[in-house]
Amino acid sequence: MSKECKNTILSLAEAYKDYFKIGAAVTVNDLQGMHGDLLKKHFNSLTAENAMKFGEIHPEEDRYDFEKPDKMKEFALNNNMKMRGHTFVWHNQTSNWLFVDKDGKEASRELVLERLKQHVKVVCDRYKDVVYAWDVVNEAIEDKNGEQYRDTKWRRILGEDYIKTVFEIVKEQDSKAALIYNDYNNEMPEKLEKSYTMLKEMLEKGAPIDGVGLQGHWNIRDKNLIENLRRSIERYASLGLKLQVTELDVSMFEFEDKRTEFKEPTSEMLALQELVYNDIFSVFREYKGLVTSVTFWGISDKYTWKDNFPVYGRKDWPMLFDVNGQPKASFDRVVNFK
Ligand code: HAH
Repeated sequence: MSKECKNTILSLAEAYKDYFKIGAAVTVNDLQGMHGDLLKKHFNSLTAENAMKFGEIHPEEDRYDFEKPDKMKEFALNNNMKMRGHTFVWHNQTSNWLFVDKDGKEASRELVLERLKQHVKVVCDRYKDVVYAWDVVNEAIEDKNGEQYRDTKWRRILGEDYIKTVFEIVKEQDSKAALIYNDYNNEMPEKLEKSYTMLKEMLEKGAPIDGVGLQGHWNIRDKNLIENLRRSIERYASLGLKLQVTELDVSMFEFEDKRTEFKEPTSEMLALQELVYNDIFSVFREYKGLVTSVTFWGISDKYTWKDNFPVYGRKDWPMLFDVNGQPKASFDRVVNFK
């Protein structure tokens, strides 16, 4: 039976209540108006798109900015939602003061660790009642051939085993939430192997890692996506890890496709997108129990980071709801399953 009755649109979160959480990345403006209504109806998990990144929530050593995350937490609590915490250790959008000592020199390992511990304690104390998963480390694996790890200030200063150390620091402050290693393209064969090796090594050394975040910045033309997705879920699961899809969007453009002439999505694009959404959600459902949440990196096509990445100012249409907040054919595919 179709789950869409008369003109009543089904709720995504409701349709998936026996499978996994359905999340969206938000800005504070999304908590009102059209996006606010969509959030209340279709989602039961929120991620701050930017507001909880180190550089935003802790811009200066003696100053935190809790205004936006507090509003998100209040919205989540009022609407029976949980949150994902994004993110503690990343090479982008991180405050530079963290890596500099009082003499203007590069901070020592001890100083950076002390600052990180303090930061994690403050953020966990404030948000752990609503946060069910933290992206503890984001994007630590190198894309280029040959290299295993991305060369970052974190790694240079904290040393080789920093990923384990960071997970231990977060575990000490929040023993309940799922602690996640998050990355992009980590379902693609090469990066999958590098990530698998890293995670295996860290787990063997005792790092408290609960799961892998597949960011899920995908597109409508990747012929290998479904096969890669299945393989990666099984490979990570073989380490005893859970999976969360943390930043899902299905772009109309492959990464290399820099065309800018489209004012709206073509019917071919929309048809391909429908198929991709159909197929990925059927894989997610197949791995129910292993996949514990699926978060979109946005709410509707009205605004998404893809409008500025990888081509600044080029409109994209990667979401399940169109620019007016109306459900697309892709939405029907995701919500109507047997
Ligand atoms: C993600 N990176 C980040 O995790 C998220 O915090 C940000 O808001 C958007 C996307 C994706 C990414 C990138 O930053 C650089 C190259 C490829 C993909």
